Amino acid sequence: MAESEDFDNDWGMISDHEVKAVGEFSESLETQNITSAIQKIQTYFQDLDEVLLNIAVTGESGSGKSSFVNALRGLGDEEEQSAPTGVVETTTDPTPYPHPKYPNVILWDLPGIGTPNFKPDEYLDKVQFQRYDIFIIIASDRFKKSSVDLANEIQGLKKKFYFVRSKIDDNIRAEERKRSFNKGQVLHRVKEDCMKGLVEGGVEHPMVFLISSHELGNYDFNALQETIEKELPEHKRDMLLLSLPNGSTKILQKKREALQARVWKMAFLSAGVAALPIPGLSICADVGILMSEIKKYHNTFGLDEESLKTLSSHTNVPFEDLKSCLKFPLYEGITANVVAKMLTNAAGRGMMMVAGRFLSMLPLLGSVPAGVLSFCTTHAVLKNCMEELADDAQRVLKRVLQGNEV
Ligand SMILES: Nc1nc2c(ncn2[C@@H]2O[C@H](COP(=O)(O)OP(=O)(O)OP(=O)(O)O)[C@@H](O)[C@H]2O)c(=O)[nH]1
Ligand SMILES: [Mg+2]
Repeated sequence: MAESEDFDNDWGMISDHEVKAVGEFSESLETQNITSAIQKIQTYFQDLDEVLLNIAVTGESGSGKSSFVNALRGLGDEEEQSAPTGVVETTTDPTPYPHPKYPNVILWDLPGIGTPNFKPDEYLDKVQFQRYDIFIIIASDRFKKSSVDLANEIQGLKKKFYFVRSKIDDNIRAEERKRSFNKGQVLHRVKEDCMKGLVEGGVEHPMVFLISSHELGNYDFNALQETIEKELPEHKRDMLLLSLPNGSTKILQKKREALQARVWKMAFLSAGVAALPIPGLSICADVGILMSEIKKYHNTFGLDEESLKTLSSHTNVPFEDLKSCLKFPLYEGITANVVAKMLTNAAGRGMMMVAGRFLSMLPLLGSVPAGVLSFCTTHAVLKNCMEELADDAQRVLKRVLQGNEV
């Protein structure tokens, strides 16, 4: 988008996902009033800013723990902020690696397990197990007894754990040379072999996710994300999803949906505040608030300059090529003037009709004209920016998947 005037015609369309989110919310509104509904949304945003999501990554030495931590943070292994990786043992203390854009998502690179006298209880005490929301146990071969013992101990402490079999890209490459190569069969065989190791060790219904930290968008990464998602509270689930690298179309689509829900929460807040001013809160289509919100979408989709440069350095796709995928300005181009123009543009476009569908679901709010206007403009501007950024992210992903020879 070169100018704010270039909004698409369908910028105000409401997705089914949003209708569902509002529907669920309006049910709770029936038993509450607007003020408590606003407070509920505010608490959600506060939790996103304040609550920590601590993910422990553990497993045998050399299994790929540090590489997995880097991949989840959208980094290669050689960036300045990356966890050190290598073929010799490198990690001896739990080391926190906050996500570069979502610093309250913290990946912990734990020391390796599996030494001959491994004692899971002592290990978990030493790494301060209480700190973590979930544990990811990695193996680059079969899961051995130490992994099972650790999982049992974690379970006893009422914490969640997930088994990840790493370096699956290596297995595929090795098998590809054979004439009888069948990718599905190789994956199945590796998974079965891991399951066998776990069952023999005493895990009842093991689930194993096959992952390559060098190709996070492939194999079982989506399944792992979806499994973890089911077991986290709403705000931690959203934090995790929004912080993930854009490795696949599916993740991008889920981010888009999560942000659609966020857009209308922001619009509802702005409307509620316009309708019933609440001391200490002024969000009514405020340019500053919109700018910082748009920046969050840039961060979520990895479309700020820094993220694109990092992506370029570990994919070897030139930065200029990635930049040429963008139609929406880099965050640096989103000035107060540009946002103000977007707002004027939205207000002048008869957005009432579009928002009417929302407001009919939230009749309490619809009865206050100032709230309606604030809702419409905030919703229209944020939704449009978010959708355009999501489309840009999709183009960047496509370009990265094409690789370096275009
Ligand atoms: N092909 C491939 N190599 C990987 C993958 N994950 C890790 N590696 C390589 O495996 C080696 C060990 O990886 P690390 O991430 O350092 O392993 P670690 O578990 O942190 O090792 P310690 O800290 O020593 O316990 C490195 O050379 C990585 O590049 C993967 O998914 N695919
Ligand atoms: Mg390591």
